[in-house]
Amino acid sequence: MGNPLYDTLFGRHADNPDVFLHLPDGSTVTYAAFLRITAQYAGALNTLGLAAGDRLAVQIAKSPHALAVYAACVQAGIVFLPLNTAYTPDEVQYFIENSGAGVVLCDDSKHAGLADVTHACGAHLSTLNNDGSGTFSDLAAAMPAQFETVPRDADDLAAFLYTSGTTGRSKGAMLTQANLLSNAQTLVKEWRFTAADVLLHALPIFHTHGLFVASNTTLLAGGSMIFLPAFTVDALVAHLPRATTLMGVPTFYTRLLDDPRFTKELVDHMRLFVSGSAPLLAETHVRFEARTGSRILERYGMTETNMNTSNPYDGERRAGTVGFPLPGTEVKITDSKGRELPQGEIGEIEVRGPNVFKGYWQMPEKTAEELRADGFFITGDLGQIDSDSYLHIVGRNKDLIISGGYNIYPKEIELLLDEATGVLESAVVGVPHPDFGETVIGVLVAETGATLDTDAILESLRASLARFKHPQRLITLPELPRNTMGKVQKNLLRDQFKDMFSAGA
Ligand code: MLC
Ligand code: AMP
Repeated sequence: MGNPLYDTLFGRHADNPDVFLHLPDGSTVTYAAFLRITAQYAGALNTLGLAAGDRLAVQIAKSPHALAVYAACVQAGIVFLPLNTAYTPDEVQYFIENSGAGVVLCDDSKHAGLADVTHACGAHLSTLNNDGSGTFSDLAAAMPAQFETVPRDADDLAAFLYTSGTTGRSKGAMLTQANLLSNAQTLVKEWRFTAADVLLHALPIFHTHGLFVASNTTLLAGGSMIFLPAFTVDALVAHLPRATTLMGVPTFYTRLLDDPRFTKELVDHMRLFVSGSAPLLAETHVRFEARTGSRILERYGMTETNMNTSNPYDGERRAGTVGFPLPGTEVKITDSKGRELPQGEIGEIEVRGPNVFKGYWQMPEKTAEELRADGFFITGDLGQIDSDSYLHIVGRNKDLIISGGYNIYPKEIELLLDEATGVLESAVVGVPHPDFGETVIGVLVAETGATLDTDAILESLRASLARFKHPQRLITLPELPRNTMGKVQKNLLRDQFKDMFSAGA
């Protein structure tokens, strides 16, 4: 029966002597070497007791070794569950409990923090560092460099990526082999990836963008990646001359444009710049073209669906739009009752296709709320299709902040702020930010007679909440604006504080 995802992305490269990864120190990893490590990791995961369908949670720094863990999971049929390295042990505990992960891999630096958490969940904790050392690598070193690939069906699960909800806790989006493979196949064609491509990879590999969009596309095309541990302008300026393509969130592009070393000469040879995960301001699109002569290709996706739409490779890449549905993916705009709206009207974006996930892990009610019986997924994004069929994202029907490409759900922060000493209630909103696109602020109302110590309140978030979710400012108001139904009018707060981070504010 084979293992479609493994066979197509990885297995066929087992004897490929070509370079897969270029590392910042000048060294390289060939496809064949990468797949030998993959096989050893797959063997080690089996030895730790994981079998097909079991979950592996990983919270490790980006490195070739971290990417090989993903490949090993695919080869062994294990469900890969990557976690943001910024999450605190409190946050990680929920993911282990909810997914039932039997094994957790972390860096040495996180071992002390996660030991109690994994013990409490009955999971095994092992370490893998970005230099390839750790207890997991010791185990893997004793494994053969070949592993018998575990047969999988296209509909079997390949990965869980957790995504938060407007109420309640995070939901594990179940992604199948077919979801990932079909999207990679579509993107290779649409974006013309070939074995000659060198992708400059500066995104994290715990989210859809860096893990699936960038890596799967390169693997399928047989190209290579300049694999950077993280984004910095200096590193991009140094490595752009050897690359052919770049994928980034809008913050990558605004930071590059703010640096005088980012010139037309530096990128004249580049064939493609892709942006996504957050809205790219039309102004950035225009500035980019004026500086480089190239137009950024903006596309639209999400954890549950991989990529849905893209501006065209040939043809006009239109600023402020996310282009057309990808081949095989349908997009429609609907009203609150799910009825399709005529072209030009604003409504909820719904998508259907082989890219759309299977549902939320052990949450049938949440799945039923967002995934219709006919296969359309209700994205929570608001959009409009223009007369030339380009999709515009005009807002969100979900209470979500996207900061530098990371999703932040206000409810999670409000619950913690409401518990802080002296706080009667709170509202968390996103406001425009020149670097991150949007950033988080918290508006607090004090209990009668209480004086709020906002520094102490911010400090109290440290243990429970990843740093990137912390409000950049806390503001105290006598009361929150409410409508006649008693609902907090967050739009008024967003409007009141919209200039808080603008230049000169
Ligand atoms: C870092 N920090 C952030 C932040 N990133 N704060 C808010 N929002 C962010 N995105 C904070 C850190 O906590 C730290 O705080 C300080 O900023 C500096 O940290 P850093 O690690 O040096 O940050 P930096 O390298 O500058 O990171 C910025 C960034 C990074 C934009 C390069 O956030 C990034 O790589 N974002 C990409 C996210 C991504 O891949 N999204 C794809 C999701 S998939 P302090 O106070 O401690 O100094 C998806 C689907 C789709 O959405 O369509 O693709
Ligand atoms: P995530 O849940 O992290 O996968 O984030 C998905 C969300 O990011 C989508 O629902 C959109 O709100 C947003 N998003 C992704 N790409 C774009 C884009 N090009 N423009 C605007 N928003 C985007």
